[in-house]
Order: sequence, then structure tokens, then C-alpha cells
Amino acid sequence: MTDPFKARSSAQEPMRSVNPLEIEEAVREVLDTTPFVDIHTHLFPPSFGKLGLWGIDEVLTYHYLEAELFRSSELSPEKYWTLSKSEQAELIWRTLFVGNSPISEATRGVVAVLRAFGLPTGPSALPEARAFFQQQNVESHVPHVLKMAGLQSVVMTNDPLDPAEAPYWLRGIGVHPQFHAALRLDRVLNTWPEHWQAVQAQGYIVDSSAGGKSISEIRRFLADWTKRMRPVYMACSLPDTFEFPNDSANGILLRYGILPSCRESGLPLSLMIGVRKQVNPRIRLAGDAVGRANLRAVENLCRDFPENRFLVSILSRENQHELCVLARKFNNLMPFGCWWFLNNASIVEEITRERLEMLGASFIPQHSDARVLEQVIYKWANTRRIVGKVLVDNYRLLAEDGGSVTRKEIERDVTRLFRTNAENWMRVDSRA
Ligand code: RAT
Ligand code: ZN
Repeated sequence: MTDPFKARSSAQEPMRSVNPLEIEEAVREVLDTTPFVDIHTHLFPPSFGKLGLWGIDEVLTYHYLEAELFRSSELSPEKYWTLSKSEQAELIWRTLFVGNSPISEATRGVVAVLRAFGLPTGPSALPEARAFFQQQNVESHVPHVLKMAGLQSVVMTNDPLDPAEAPYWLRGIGVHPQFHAALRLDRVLNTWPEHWQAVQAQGYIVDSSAGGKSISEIRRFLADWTKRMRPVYMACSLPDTFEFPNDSANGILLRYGILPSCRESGLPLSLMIGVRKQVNPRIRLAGDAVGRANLRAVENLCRDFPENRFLVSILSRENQHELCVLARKFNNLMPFGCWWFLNNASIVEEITRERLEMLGASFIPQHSDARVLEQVIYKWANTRRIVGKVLVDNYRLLAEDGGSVTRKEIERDVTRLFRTNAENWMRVDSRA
């Protein structure tokens, strides 16, 4: 119960203009109490068994940390891959948390996770953390962690050609109210020559050149998987060299297969562009890099397919301004997230400022890309901290310029940025 006699600051009054000195308090409170939608993760609900990663050993062996390990350890990657998961986690702990200060974004995140559970964070913290996570029951741990992160729901990454994942769907796994599916098409769109037979093995008449009946069959494949997964979007990550139009299987499948299927099912297509896969295969998942992309491809798609909607995240920092300019030209383009190598405080701040200045609240500032459940705790705390700072600066400028800022307006803007832009594009309604 609120005390009716307790003085309320203007920051807490919904309709009254917030005193410029109290803007920060109001923004922080609204960010802390608004449930967000995480539009791209690699998480799974408990019903997917071992595919859902959680716990301290998984947190420590995140590929962002593996990349950092090899910079501070003499151990060869080949030797590292022979270790058990717990040996790998111990090595990363000793190297990055005991032998060095955890001041990088990814290492600091582990400390923040431990602290969020009230666990020790010092050099000898690992055994107690392990004991704590072993005691958790995954069914209750999952919703608890999402709540700690201030998340209403998350979007998964679901690959119909992943031999470990597809059987769950084919058996008719039920949907979890907090985990939305996303139909991920990297194997289809990027490596068709290696994967057309996997599509064929599922009963579709396709060939290596994506000719003949391949297009109508791929559309049947997408319709079947859309029915099975009920995805909120279709998605693909693409290399920095991606061009559109193009005459390869990628261009043909995109133009005649994926785009019409998205139109038919009303789903947006998420394009994550700029990854240079496996520049160092020795370090496996940690071995991908970034390249500047040619955003003419995005421009061509948005202009030539006005009936399609595109969620777009670009990996290269150098492409971000161009993406904002394109979003001002095409309202079927929704920029989202500060992806992977961009998800660092300094770069998130820079990109978010640029987007707010150019697009107002008409973009989705961040996704977590979490692969391990507990990562959402630190990733979303960081986002709230940084985006909060940027929002405060912009509201202060508005107040200085003579505008009024009410608590209600702050709530509206934060809800739009972190929830309803995503929900509207994905056509999911949290009020339902
Ligand atoms: O950020 C990451 O974890 C990457 O390895 C990728 O998974 C990327 O986010 C993707 O979805 O392709
Ligand atoms: Zn991802």
C-alpha cells in the first residue's frame, strides 16, 4: 500500500510535467518497472531439455569468454576442446577472473550474474556458485530469471534443419507462453548446396540448384514449419558480402521462396547482416568476425518489396548511420539491437543516441542474443543503464527547448521502444 501522506515527487505523477531535475529518477523507475520483450536470443524453455543452457559452467564457457581466454592463456584451442565442460569453466574462471580483473563487458557480466543471486564474486566464488545452480529446479528457475531480467518474453532461434532441435518440433512440442519461436533459415539461404538434401529428407522435392519444383516445395516447407512452430518472424544471418538481387541459390530462394512466404503468413523477415564466418575455425563458435556490409541490399529489398516487413540488425559499427537513414526512407524497415561485437557500453550508447536522434522511438534498441539463460540478467541491466542515460539526456534537451515531459510520456516511449515496437511487428499482443 502506498502511504497517502507521503510526499510524491513530480517524477511519480503520471500527467504532471516532470521537474527537469527529476527526469533521471523518472526514467530509471520506468525502465526498471517496464517488462521488455527480448527480440532475439538463443534460449529455449525447459521442455527442450539439454538445448536450453543455464548455470554457471555454461555462463563461463560462453563463446564471448572463450575468445577472451585465448588472449590470456597459452593453452591451444585444440587442447581446450578436449577438456570437459567443467574443466573448461574452471580454466576460464582461473584465467579471466582470478589471474586478471574481469573488466571486459563479457567478464563483468558474469560478476553481475553472481551478485544478482547474492553469491560471492571473488576469486574463490566458483564452488559456491556451482552448488547454488545445482540446487535450482529448471522449471521454476526459468521464469524467475526472466523476472529478474525484467523480461516479459523472449524470442528463440529455431532452425528446422538442426538435427538436435527438429525432432522436438516434429513430435509436436507445446508452446511456452514466454518463449516465442523464430524460424531461422541460415542453412536454407546461406548453404543451400550443403543442405538441400536435408530439406529433401523431410519430404520436399528440391534440387541442388534450387530449380524445378524447388521454389514451390520450399514454400510448402515454410508453410508446414510455420504451422508447426508458430514463429513470430523468419530470420537469417548473412555475410558482409550479401548482395540483393543476386543470381545464386540465395537470391532465388529469397525472392521467390522466403519473401512470398513471409507475405502470405504476414511474418516479418529478420536480417542480421555482416558476419564473416569462421575467420579462425580453431576457436569454433568464437571464430566469427565482422565486415562492413553493402546496405544497398537492404535498400533494394525495402523498396522492391513494400508488402514485406524487415527487421534489420547490422554487425558493423560503420554501417549504423546508413541504417538509420534507410529507416527514415522505408517504414517497412525496423532497425533492432546492437548485435554481438556492438553490445558494449560505449558502442550501444553511440548507436542509441544516433537512432533516437534520427528515428525518435520508432526502433528496437536492443536484444540480448543470450545463449545461456542467466545472461539476460546482466545484458538487460546493462541496456537499462546505458539507454537510460541516453533517454535522460534527450528528455533534458527537450525540457531545455521548452517541451514538457510527463511520466506518462516516458512510460509510453519506453514501452514502445522495448515492447510494443516488437509486439506490433511480430503481431503478438501481451495484453491477450
Ligand atoms: O552473438 C552470438 O552469439 C553469435 O554467435 C550469433 O549467434 C549470432 O547472434 C546469430 O544469431 O547468428
Ligand atoms: Zn544470435
